[in-house]
Amino acid sequence: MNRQRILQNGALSFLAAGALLAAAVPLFGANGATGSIEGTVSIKAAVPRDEMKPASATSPDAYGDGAGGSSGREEGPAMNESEPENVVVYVSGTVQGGPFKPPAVHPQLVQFKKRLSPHVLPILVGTIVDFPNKDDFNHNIFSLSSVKKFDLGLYKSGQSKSETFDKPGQVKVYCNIHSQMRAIVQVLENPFFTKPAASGKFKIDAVPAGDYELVAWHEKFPAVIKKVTVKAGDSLKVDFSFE
Ligand SMILES: [Cu+2]
Repeated sequence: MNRQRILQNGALSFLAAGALLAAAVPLFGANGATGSIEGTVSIKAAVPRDEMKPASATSPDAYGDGAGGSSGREEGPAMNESEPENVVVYVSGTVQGGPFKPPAVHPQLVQFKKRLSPHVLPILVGTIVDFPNKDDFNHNIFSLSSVKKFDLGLYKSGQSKSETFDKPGQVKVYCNIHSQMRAIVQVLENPFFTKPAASGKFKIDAVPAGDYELVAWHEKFPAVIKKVTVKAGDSLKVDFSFE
């Protein structure tokens, strides 16, 4: 009975008429047809840790003078950069429907316990990132990356400064005082990106139908790239593994 009534609905009877998934396309509008991409990222290889060691008086790095490095070693949890949350899964290149608007609410790179978090921040090109200092002491955040060179200067607890990331690419962010403070801003050309959950699971919604290169990026590995076809109304399953 119920089924009978549902079939009287125009859209559903259209589907029932034997049309395949393609029938769903007109429901989204010819230019607004989207699908989703989901899967799991696993990190099977050991992640080299050398780059993340805090600098000390005996082993200063290129971005800090080592001051505060030894005390930094005693504070805060050790960074585990092998976690899937430090991976970015993104659709590479141009996607129809753009240009896409950066979010009105600014993502943050927070200075807290002599850490910058999140360690990896993917954003859409044009996005403004806020850099609040939530420690009780000063920090001086900067980057020497060619994609975005900047220096926020020294500022104290409770203050925040902002920076606009207007070119796509990778921006490594540091603190001039605490060389163990490091983050990477991934500036991406379209908003179809995500970071996996701790379980490795990820999902990217509302991707316009089309052929793409889907990239899984982790700072310590070569990027893993897969050719994918997103179909309207469909959920594509793609798994990545860093080995
Ligand atoms: Cu600092």
